[in-house]
Amino acid sequence: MTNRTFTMLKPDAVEKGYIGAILEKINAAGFRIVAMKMTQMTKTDAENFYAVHKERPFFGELVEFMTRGPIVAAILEKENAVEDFRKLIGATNPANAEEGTIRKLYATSMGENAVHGSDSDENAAIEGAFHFAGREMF
Ligand code: 3AN
Repeated sequence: MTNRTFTMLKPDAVEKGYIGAILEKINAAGFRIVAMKMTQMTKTDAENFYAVHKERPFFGELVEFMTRGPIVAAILEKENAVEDFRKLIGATNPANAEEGTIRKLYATSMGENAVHGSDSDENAAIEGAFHFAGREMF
């Protein structure tokens, strides 16, 4: 069944000029872009988006990082989208990411790890709706 996931190309990836290269990998892996925009999260946006991590020691650092510059947010569609996209991006820590994955190629650390990928269908829907109105999804 075709379904959807949500991604953000994070501030580190945008700063380093990797938008084109990462979108190329996403296209090559067979994802259809349903929605996409360049935007910058406010502190409140980031605190709400990452609310599940608010008790974690890295929460402040994560909010600071995610708000320091623009991101590219997108909704992607493909059969088995959530799982296949997590495979394409690789492990949270780029040092553990497999060769050829987006994080292996473009991420520098556990915090500055280039891309976000939803971890479940339920979160993909919540995260997509956080960034996009219905009329921005195609
Ligand atoms: P993933 O992005 O692979 O789903 P999560 O959900 O465990 O990873 O973490 C969300 C985000 O929090 C990560 N993308 C990363 O930017 C940040 N993060 C996770 N663990 C750490 C850590 N130990 N130190 C700094 N930042 C972290």
